[in-house]
Amino acid sequence: MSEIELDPGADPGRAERARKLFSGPIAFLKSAPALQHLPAPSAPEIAFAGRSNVGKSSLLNALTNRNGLARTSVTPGRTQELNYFDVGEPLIFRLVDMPGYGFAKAPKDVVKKWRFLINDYLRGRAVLKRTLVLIDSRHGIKDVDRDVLEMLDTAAVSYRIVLTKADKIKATELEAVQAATEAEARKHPAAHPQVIATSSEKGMGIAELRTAVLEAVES
Ligand SMILES: Nc1nc2c(ncn2[C@@H]2O[C@H](COP(=O)(O)OP(=O)(O)OP(=O)(O)O)[C@@H](O)[C@H]2O)c(=O)[nH]1
Ligand SMILES: [Mg+2]
Repeated sequence: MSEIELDPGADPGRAERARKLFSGPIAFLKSAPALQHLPAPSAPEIAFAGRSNVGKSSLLNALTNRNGLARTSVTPGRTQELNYFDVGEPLIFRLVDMPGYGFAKAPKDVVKKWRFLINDYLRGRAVLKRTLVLIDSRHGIKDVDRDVLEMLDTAAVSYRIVLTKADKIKATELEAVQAATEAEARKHPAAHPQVIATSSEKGMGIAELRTAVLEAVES
């Protein structure tokens, strides 16, 4: 047996590969308003889930360093379909921007339609490698988020909690919310135990999240 212990999870080249991949070719593929419009399951998928307005589309833009690739808005309810983006040429994986959940102001039937679309996609998509569940740093995990976390646990869909809008609170508050969120994540069987704090506005945590996405794709 070797004297040197290697961490099997560590891959020193991954961060650089992730950086290159996210600065290379990335293109909008299609919008799917219902499951029958999903593309053929020919590549791994990474999905962005979270409450309306939490910053899903902004995070996708920050990761890909392309403003306006995914449409964002100050008004909740901007993203209304599953929006697919191809990463790499040839294709390596796909990013899937989703509508938000927990948007009380939208008409009831619309909220219901989005909820079914999100739940059916998350539970049934075999090529879904990991879901990023976004939580606003200012608010922490809410009951509506817990419902989604439990659904993902039950469906055994691997996910990672990502705090957004970290620029909006003080560093000490961020540390506290990150610790509390990680404590809760550790209780969920399908959750990654580490929580990444990000700011799409300031670029915080973006390089780390790119590496985490590639790690999920390659796992
Ligand atoms: N300060 C700050 N604002 C952010 C950040 N990320 C997103 N926002 C703002 O939050 C608002 C909502 O962002 P979106 O990315 O559209 O949110 P979403 O989760 O995609 O929203 P829906 O598609 O409606 O579900 C926009 O006004 C963004 O500019 C961030 O890191 N910092
Ligand atoms: Mg959006």
